[in-house]
Amino acid sequence: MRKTSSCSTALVLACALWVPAPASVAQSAGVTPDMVQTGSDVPAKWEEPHPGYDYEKREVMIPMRDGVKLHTVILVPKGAKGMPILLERTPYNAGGLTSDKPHMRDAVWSAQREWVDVAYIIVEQDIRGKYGSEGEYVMTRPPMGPLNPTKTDDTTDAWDTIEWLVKNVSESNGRVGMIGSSYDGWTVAMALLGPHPALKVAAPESPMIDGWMGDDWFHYGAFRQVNLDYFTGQSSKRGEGSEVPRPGDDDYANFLNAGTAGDWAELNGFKQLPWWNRMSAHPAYDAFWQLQALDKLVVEKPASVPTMWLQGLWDQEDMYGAVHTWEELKAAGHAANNHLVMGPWYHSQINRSAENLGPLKWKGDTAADFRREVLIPFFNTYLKDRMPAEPLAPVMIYNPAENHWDEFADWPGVDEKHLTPFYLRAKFGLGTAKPEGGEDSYVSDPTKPVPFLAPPVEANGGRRWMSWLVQDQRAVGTRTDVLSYETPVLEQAVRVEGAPVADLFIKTTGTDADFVVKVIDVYPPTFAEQPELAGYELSISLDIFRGRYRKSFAEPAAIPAGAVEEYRFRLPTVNYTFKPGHRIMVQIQSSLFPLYDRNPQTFVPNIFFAKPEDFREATMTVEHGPKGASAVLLPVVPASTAKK
Ligand code: PG9
Repeated sequence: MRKTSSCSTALVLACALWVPAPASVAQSAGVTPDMVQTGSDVPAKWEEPHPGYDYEKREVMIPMRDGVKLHTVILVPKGAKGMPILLERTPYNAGGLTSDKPHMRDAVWSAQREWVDVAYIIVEQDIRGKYGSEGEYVMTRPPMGPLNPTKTDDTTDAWDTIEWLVKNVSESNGRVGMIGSSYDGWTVAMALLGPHPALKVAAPESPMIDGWMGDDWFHYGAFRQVNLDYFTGQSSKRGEGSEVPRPGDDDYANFLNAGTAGDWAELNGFKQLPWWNRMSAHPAYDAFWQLQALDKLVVEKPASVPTMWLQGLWDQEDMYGAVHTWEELKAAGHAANNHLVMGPWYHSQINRSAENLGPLKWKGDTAADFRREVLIPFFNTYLKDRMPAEPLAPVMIYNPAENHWDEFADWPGVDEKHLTPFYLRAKFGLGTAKPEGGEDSYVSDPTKPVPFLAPPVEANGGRRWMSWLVQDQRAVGTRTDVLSYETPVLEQAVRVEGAPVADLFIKTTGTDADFVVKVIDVYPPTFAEQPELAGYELSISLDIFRGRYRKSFAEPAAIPAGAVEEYRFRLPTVNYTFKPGHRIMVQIQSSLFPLYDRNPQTFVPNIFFAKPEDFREATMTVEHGPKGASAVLLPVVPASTAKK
């Protein structure tokens, strides 16, 4: 404390000269060095002690062969010894997929909790150029080769990562399993093109395999324009970009008013996005798409890694990849180490709970039960030497009508010899007897496309997106531009196993056209078990085909106006039973909007850049013969071929 000054006469002079010292000097007497901070109070590196945590979290930058470092989060249970590693490589923020909770099962994202329960080291990695990783991002970067002149790809990045992990995570047993859905499933498939020897097992879940044929970007050449938000979300920033701003709340109106997908992209600055420029310059299945089609590439370089190819039966994003890849591998003689699984799931639902899909209710949680009883034991077999009680079936597909899993020794894909034509008949009948002739017409008007969801359509379908494939098709059945053909009420069950094929003979007044075909289970008019399903029209297999590709996917050709042309294409895989009392229906229409861009119905070189005057009404005439008997060929089997 400062004292008050008091001066005697003798000391007057001195006192007169006395000036109180500044505070700092006055204090310095008691100051010791430990009281003074010369640097920053923030340490160069803070090691959080995490008392009570049951795991250790390590964030590392793993160097790749070209020096680029990838941000990797490693969660190691405390006391772990000789544990296998579960690796997921993602463009969706490895850091965000883990949190800082004291218990490891709370710190991982929901799909990984069960893996923590069975003692796995969990590794999440940002792929090159995304979030915390260095390097440049390329959308589903093609493998090294003509489309990728660099010395790295997601095969080498997976290899380098696994090499580092087995050398540097001392708690591991040196074995790694890779898993991931959709884009992350694509990273698994890429790793299989040249797997590290420590990669012992893999599960690509709903993997994006062929973006043109039937996964995210196109289906048989029809462009999935609701994905345009994905372009900005994924490639406008290293982190997460934002969605395209909407002028209104209804995407049916937003996309219709914008014009083409190209107009929408132009308006929203997409020219700045190299991926958009590259993709929109290749609307046909040319070398750009062919050389990155992973179902073909995995066959060129088959891996011996035991692999489970998984997807949903109603996968609204990647309906094509897993099943086609498995079929290609099987055809090339690699069935022994490759398994196929199709659950009654929407996209990536394998990683969530799956007690139902829309109004369809399943027996138990088909995803959680599957993970616990099949997927984890499959990984444990190769990563922990734990032999399963029973060997895993080559193919497991849920039968949604009978509500159980079926196990198959083999699976046909498209088996032309065993397809039963269900012909489109007079008076909108459907049956196996060949019709004598006849035709039906509808007018497809590009200014009034058939909605894929009842408008108003929320951005990306909103909450209806995941279950849109199972919505009631009565919503559009009364439109004059949707033709519905149905069988009489079935007296006996009709069982189908495999891929249906649409075989349409149609003439149009235009020079280009899209055709959508749906195979529908029509429920009886009353349904006591679940009254909301009375009369329900459930699509079990649905796809769209862009008519210009009817002769060649690589080289589009105008449709000769007024000539009957054949449109033959494979529909998504089914394992289904049409029950007695139900009917089978086939619906045909020429748009599915705004999910798919509109076909102008006039042949133009590139539909992305069609002009308003190219969009014209066209009359589509569906033939029943004699110039061609339109049909949907169903893979009917007399009795289930599933293992009993
Ligand atoms: N279906 C998404 C996707 C994968 C690959 C490319 C583009 C989109 C996904 O869910 O990751």
